[in-house]
Amino acid sequence: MKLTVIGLGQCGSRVADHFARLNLKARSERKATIAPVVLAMNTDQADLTGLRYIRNDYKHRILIGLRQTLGHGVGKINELGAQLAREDGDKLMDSIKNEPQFYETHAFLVIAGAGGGTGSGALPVIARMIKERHINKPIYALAVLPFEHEESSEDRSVYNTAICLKSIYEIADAVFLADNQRYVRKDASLVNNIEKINRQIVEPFYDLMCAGEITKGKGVGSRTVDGGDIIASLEGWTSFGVGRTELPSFRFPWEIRKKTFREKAVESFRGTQALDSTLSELSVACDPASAARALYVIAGPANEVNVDMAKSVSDYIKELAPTAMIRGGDFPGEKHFIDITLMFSQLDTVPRVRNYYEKATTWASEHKEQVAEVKRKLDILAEAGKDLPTLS
Ligand SMILES: Nc1nc2c(ncn2[C@@H]2O[C@H](COP(=O)(O)OP(=O)(O)OP(=O)(O)O)[C@@H](O)[C@H]2O)c(=O)[nH]1
Ligand SMILES: [Mg+2]
Repeated sequence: MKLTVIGLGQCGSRVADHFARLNLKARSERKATIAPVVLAMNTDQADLTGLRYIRNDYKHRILIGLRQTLGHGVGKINELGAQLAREDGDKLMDSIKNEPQFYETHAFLVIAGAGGGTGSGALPVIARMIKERHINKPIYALAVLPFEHEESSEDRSVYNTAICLKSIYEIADAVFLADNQRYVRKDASLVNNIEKINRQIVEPFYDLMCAGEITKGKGVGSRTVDGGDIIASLEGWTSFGVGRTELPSFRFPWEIRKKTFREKAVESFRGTQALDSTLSELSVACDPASAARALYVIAGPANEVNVDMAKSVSDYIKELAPTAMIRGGDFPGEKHFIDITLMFSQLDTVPRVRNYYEKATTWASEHKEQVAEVKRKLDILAEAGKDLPTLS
């Protein structure tokens, strides 16, 4: 599957930058193109300059709201982020239209940190603009949830997250949730290593997107997952992850050819072992039983990934998500590993989301004045410019 990827704000742009990296990796390792169009939009000039893989010109790194923010961001005021995206979003729409490879892409992925200002506010606005202009392509959002320490020290980030999630859920075809705190829970040093978290956030998309793009030769799995499967498997709140199990590094040739029934059992066990690790890597805590759809890709050397393994993996997923419609396939991935990518979609309950909604409702009722004040300031700004002509 090929995506048009758009990063908004600091977090969104940096995660999008990693999709640009994955695209280069896919091209060199697998001769597949998975993200031919990657764009970033921000109110912060320094952040845009710091990106590494997204093309370094004004059509790919789009600065908005320069007049209002002087290139320094919106300081967590997501109403302002939304307003600037509304005013300057056409720049992004033009860039999309002018990308020759845009027409090859199957869907959009729009990314932002839900707790910030620019990305959080721009996410639903940009998603709606895209939806109105490109009705034939699904639009997916990837919302990054704040760290616990941000939630406890900055109420505003909880409020922003709730507003952003509620708004984007109504517009996007599916919303991937990536909880920053989940990545830290497993490895506390990651708080200071956002770069590593970003790598982990994008990793589960790699095999999944490659799977349908490699259509010839050795790289083709026995049952492939293509763009159509992915689109049919994604809706609403979505949790995702990838986990792996290592294969024994050396085996005699006769060990590979002749397998005892015991070895055969171990082999399919490896699939469920990888799946266990995937489950612990899911991007947001969820109850799989509440998923209406599930999608998986098993990647590994062709002589290891077989029908038995596929069956044991899909049986396991069926146990976890008994009412879900499950789609899956395999893909000859790396030599020494079995990697299982998994997405639980159309989740009807996500405790984190509910928690944001509840906390933000309380916050808004306790800070009515603050909320009104922001609105008042925005109105003053709009009023000040109302007699100026615009160029579009
Ligand atoms: N995973 C990850 N989270 C990030 C990154 N940068 C910021 N965040 C998180 O995103 C939220 C803040 O959003 P930002 O993207 O920094 O804000 P912004 O959209 O640039 O908006 P303003 O700076 O307020 O104009 C916080 O919850 C951060 O923890 C990143 O590169 N990766
Ligand atoms: Mg910023």
